[in-house]
Amino acid sequence: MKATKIILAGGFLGAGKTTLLWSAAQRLMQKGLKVGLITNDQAPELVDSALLTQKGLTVSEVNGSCFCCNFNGFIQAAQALREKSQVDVIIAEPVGSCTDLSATILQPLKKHWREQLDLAPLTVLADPIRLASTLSGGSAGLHKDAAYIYRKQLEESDIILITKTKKYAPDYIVSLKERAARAYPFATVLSADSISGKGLDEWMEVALHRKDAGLRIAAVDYDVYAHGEAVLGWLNGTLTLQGKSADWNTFCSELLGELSARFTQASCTVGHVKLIAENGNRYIAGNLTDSSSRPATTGSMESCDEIRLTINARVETSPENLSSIVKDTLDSLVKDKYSAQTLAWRCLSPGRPNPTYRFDAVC
Ligand SMILES: Nc1nc2c(ncn2[C@@H]2O[C@H](COP(=O)(O)OP(=O)(O)O)[C@@H](O)[C@H]2O)c(=O)[nH]1
Ligand SMILES: [Mg+2]
Repeated sequence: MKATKIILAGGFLGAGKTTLLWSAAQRLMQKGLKVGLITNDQAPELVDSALLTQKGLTVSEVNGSCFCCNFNGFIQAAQALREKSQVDVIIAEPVGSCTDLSATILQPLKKHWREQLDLAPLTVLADPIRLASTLSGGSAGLHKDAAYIYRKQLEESDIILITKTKKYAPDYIVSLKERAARAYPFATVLSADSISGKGLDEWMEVALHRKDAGLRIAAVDYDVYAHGEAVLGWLNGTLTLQGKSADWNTFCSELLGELSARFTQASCTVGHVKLIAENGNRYIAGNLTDSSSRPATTGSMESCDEIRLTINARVETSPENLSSIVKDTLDSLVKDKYSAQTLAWRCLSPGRPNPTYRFDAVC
């Protein structure tokens, strides 16, 4: 059996990884290739997995720990996609607050799994606004230690892929690419918009055909890294909601709008808040990527009596405060209009990263 291509598409929370996974998978499938995706989170009940599964893709999930701290879980997921699902290409999305992937994932893969997995260069996705702030010496609207993680992601990249380009003037993206190329001269700097598809073929060409991967290891201070992760409260919750012939499109938009207002009021920086409301194969997905951007939803649903709602929130505050803000917001919308049952509700602050492997030199 020949080696299976594996692409790691990292980057900070909300950078556009899941959207890229979906668009790239679609394009590869149109070329007749079988694609498998691996999602990752610190806890189960993932919006990303539900969304990609709704879109009909083969998804394997590593949860409870990031890829680096559960390398064996990552390998098992990749092996299952390769051997059971017989995919041609695997695209994996690491947790957005994770860095040091070259040392902890790419080098071990190169050393021990070369025969099975044909590793693509490490792609790090970058949201234009957060990248512009970082390039100007700013903190991308984040706590300084979370901003440190963002910089380390860029420093270890083989490819920097600037995302969401259609939202900005072409000249702005050109100058951002030039600035990024000056700041990170070792990386190939590309840009794409996963929704319109512009620039995706160019990225896929490089990701699929370039033979080098994990060309450098960044110097990472694990105390700062651990604190950068710990400033984020993490909440994964799933509920069922009932309401006779309810308009869930409006409910989801109001929920995101209200969450955005409450996080702003409480001065809590949003890493990423996402939700998916599902009824059979119909769904509404919603995103809030920072406190200043407008909440966005995709998909839609005709009025119906019940949904399964999954919420994943990563916000700069304690898990307890995050939980109470989200619970209060839900309660204020549910009131006596709907009934709600909580199926799962996990709040945490990520623990200190403790990678299964860490190479200190490039293989
Ligand atoms: N216009 C536009 N929006 C995007 C693009 N990529 C991601 N987004 C939006 O950015 C938000 C976060 O995207 P997501 O893929 O979930 O980010 P992740 O946290 O890195 O996986 C969602 O609202 C997406 O619709 C893009 O290329 N163009
Ligand atoms: Mg994602």
